[in-house]
Parts: sequence; structure tokens; C-alpha cells
Amino acid sequence: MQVEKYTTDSHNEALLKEHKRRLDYITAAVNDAEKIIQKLTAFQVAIPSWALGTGGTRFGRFSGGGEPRNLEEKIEDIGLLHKLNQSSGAISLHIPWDIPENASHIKALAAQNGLRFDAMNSNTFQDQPGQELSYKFGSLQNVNKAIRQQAIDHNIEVIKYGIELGSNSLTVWLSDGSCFPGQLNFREAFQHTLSGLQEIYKALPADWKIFVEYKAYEPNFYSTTVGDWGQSYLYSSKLGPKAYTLVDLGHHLPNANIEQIVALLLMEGKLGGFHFNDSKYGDDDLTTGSIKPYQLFLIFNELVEGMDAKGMDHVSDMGWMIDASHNVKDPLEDLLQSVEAIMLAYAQALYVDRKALKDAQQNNDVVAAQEILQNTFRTDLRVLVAEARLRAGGVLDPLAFFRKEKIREKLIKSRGSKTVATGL
Ligand code: PSV
Ligand code: MN
Repeated sequence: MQVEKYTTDSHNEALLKEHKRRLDYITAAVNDAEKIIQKLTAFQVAIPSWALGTGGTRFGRFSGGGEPRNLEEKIEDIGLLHKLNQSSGAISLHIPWDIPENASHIKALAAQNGLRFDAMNSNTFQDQPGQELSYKFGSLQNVNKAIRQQAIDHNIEVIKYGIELGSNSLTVWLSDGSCFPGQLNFREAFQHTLSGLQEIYKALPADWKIFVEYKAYEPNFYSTTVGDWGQSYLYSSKLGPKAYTLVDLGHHLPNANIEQIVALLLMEGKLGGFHFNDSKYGDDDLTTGSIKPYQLFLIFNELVEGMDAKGMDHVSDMGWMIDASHNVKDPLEDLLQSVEAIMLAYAQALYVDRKALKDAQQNNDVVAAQEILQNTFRTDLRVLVAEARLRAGGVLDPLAFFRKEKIREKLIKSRGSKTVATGL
């Protein structure tokens, strides 16, 4: 969907005076505001191709209309998000949901929309029409060698698609595990999975990374073969230097201290990718920052501290992606909200007074340490995020723009009200 420049200009002009007033106030109050704005301008979060349609639950799905019908339209939707917020400049594909039939055409379309290809995602958690062997009892862990081989071959095929598109990483999330005690020999399942991953690892080009994503439960409810960060770390360290753990915020048991997990994985040089979402109970796939914004900030605080300690580049040394889609919101509005929450948490983490925090820690001044983090969290830095967006050519208020310009209505008009995006 084309967004005309005069519409974004007039939107920004109408809001500019109030924006400047708020910006002057915050830049006077916040040290290094300019540095924060520059970091925000560079930061990009990839959008998964499967988040552009309404997500469902096992009880049903309520299609919202105007959903993208093919990969081209998914790219256009993400291009639109990026045009508005200038922070969604990458797309993450799931194969076989998004097979690029004509890779050079898809690559060119993405480039026209200012997008690059982030991590490729394989899928051995569903059986596809016409698939020879079933993944009902797992893929890489399967007791049947031919099924394991099928899963290996699929992952290698995904790498090939990724190479054609210019991606440089593969995310492997396995639903493998068991639903009942006794169903699985845990050690054997681990070993089969490891040797499968080793085969896939061998097929990675020199400059590629593989991300091993863990998940505590679902769809298996008794055991998961890559169930937590310890198991993922075990696989990624046995695999070698191109293998990393991927943290999905929704994949932990309740109350897990995700910020500590992140800190330790970074310390070991093994945190490679990140999936953002939020949840109240399990892998709820809710909008990032909608339930636990303070936790999101604490996680970003560790990410920034840990990446800086290792001299890592915030933009390119981590695969940042949203992984959420649910039932009741317009998916594009939802993604705008998620990106905004991520940018804000990142801005807040950049604003933490590291020296003061270090001093408080060294002096066992628990109260001061808490005050530093909470004062930072309660400082409203949204105007810095908006300024970064404005400077990069985006709009001051993406959600308001989306609604005022009736973008969903226009998408329904051009695509129809009964379209269904591929995915879960
Ligand atoms: C699994 O719950 C997951 O988080 C993995 O990243 C999948 O690839 C994605 O969701 C989509 O199903
Ligand atoms: Mn995920």
C-alpha cells in the first residue's frame, strides 16, 4: 500500500509544535539524549511474516479482513510498518509458509520496501500436505531415522532459500518432546536431536548463524527436547561457534528470571537471537510490553549492559524479532504497539546510569540500586523514540496515522474481507 509523502508530512506538521515542546523539556532533563536518539535511529526489529494475519487459538480464529494473501503482500505490509516507524526494516520468513517462488523478485521487492531478510525459520512442527513421513512423534528426536533425515533435509532446504534471499541465520524451533511419562528415552532424544543439528550446522555458509530456540512446553506437555536455556546452551556449545541460543520471552516456566538468563548467555557469548512478545500465563503471544513492561525494561537493561561489556554491536550482533500474533487486534496496529514498546525499553536501558548502579552494587546499597532502575523506568522517554522516528523519515504517531488514513479499510477494499494469511 502506497503512503503518499504529503500525508505523512501533514501528519507530522500538525504534531510538530507539541513534539518540540516535549523534546526540549526531556533533552534538558536527560543526559546524553542525543546519543540515545542516535542509537534508537539505528535499531531495527524484524517482523515475522506470520504476525500479519490474525492469530488464532485452538478454539477458533476471527479473521480481521485485508490480511496479506501472499508473500508479496506480507512484504508490503512490513514495508508499510517500516515507513511509519522506521524501526521495522527486516522480515523473518517461515518455510514452507512463505516459500519464495521467485527469489530475485522477492529480494527486489523487499529492497524497494527498505527491508532485509532476517533469520529464516524452519518448520518441523506440522505435517505439510503431501509430506511423506509424519512428525507426530517428533522430528530430529524421532526414533525413526528416515523421519530424522527428512527434518534435516528440510532445514538444509530452508538455508538454501535463505542464501538466495540474502539472509544469514537459521532459527530452529523444535516442538519435539513427549506428552506422557515413559514415551521417550530422554538421552536418546537429546542425542538424535544433537546429531541432526550437527548435520544442519555443516550446511551453514561460513558467515551464517544457527539459533536454537527453546520452549518449556506446548505442544508437548510432559517433556520438551529443547526445553530451557540450559538445554539450548548445551546444544549450541556442542555445535560450535556459529550456534547460539535464542530467547523467546514466552517460552519460560512462570516467574522465570529472564533478565538473569540473558545476562549469563551474553557472558558466555551464546545469546544470538531474541523473540519479543508478552504473556500472563504461558506462550500467550500478547503485544510486547502490554503485561510486564518493567520486566521488559529489566531484560533490556541486561542486554545493553551485557552487550556493551562484550563490545557487541546492538544492531547487528543480535537477531531481534517480534514473535506474537493473537486473536483480537488489528495485526498491524498490534505490531506498531510492540515495536514502540521495544524501542521505549531500549531507550530506557540506554538511559540507566551505569556508573551509579555499579557503585550502588559495590556498596551493597540495595535501595539506591532499586531507585536507579525504577527512576529510569519511570522517566517518560517516548518523545526520544518519536524524535528518532521523525529524523529517520517516519511519522510522529504511527498508530494515529494508521487510523486517520484508514489503512485497514483501504487494505480490505483492495484485498477483500475474507483473506487469510498463511501461518498457524
Ligand atoms: C514457537 O512457539 C515459536 O515461538 C517459534 O519461534 C515458531 O517458529 C513461532 O513460534 C511460530 O510458530
Ligand atoms: Mn519464537
